[in-house]
Amino acid sequence: MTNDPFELAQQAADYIAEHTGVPSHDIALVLGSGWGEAAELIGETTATLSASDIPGFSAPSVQGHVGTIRSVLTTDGKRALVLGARTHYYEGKGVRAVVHGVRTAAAAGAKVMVLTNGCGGLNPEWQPGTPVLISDHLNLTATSPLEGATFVDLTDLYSSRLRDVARSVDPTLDEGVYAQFTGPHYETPAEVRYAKTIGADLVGMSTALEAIAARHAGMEVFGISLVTNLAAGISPVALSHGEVLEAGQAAGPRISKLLAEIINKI
Ligand code: 8IG
Repeated sequence: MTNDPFELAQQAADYIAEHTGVPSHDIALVLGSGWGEAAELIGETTATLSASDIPGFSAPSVQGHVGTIRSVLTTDGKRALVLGARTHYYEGKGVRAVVHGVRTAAAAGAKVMVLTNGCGGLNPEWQPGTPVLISDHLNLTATSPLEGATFVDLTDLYSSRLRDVARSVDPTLDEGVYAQFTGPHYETPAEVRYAKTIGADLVGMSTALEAIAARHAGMEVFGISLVTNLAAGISPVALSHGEVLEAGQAAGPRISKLLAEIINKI
């Protein structure tokens, strides 16, 4: 196997082209916690691949994450590559593994990268089940997917054009700054106060590293979070993964429809 992450992504893209029969995709999506149902509403799934068969991918380890990669023909005729499998940094497989899906999507032709996640909210008005646009991020992982002297501009990383498209679908959508922690533990209340002080509105364990890799690959990035829980200390009750899954399930139909409408307008 190649040691070059971009060559590996090209191999994965070649595998996807061959096994989906779709030579090039237009757009790609990563479906995070709570967003799994969205694929069905985006359009017609024309091929489903098991991530573990594709070069560089491995089976997911988190409940609520699906290990399939789908090719979807959207209702407006776009080819969407839907990555149901996300590798999280906390899995310990390294940053290259975390961004392999994004790099594969770029190599498969995708010009737009849609990153979704479930996260904790710092704004008490965002009850569990609220979708929030990502306007910017704080990368608190102390690492980068880029290696060597790769200086990439991250101004307007989360495309203001695409956020406008989203608001044209739902004008009530709020936006916020997403802070990526490494996890897998949730934050302490002190860490949540710290995050708030430095400008975070959302806390999670994904997305920022992927967004950096997507921008580096020349893609336009759209990020949307589902607040599945109030961040630790904002809510008086303790956090549980069960609560997270429940909020995702309850919000599923609404946010899936929202995402499908956005995809068709991009
Ligand atoms: I879902 O409260 C989900 N993911 N870091 N904090 C962090 N990640 C999360 C949270 C949260 N909820």
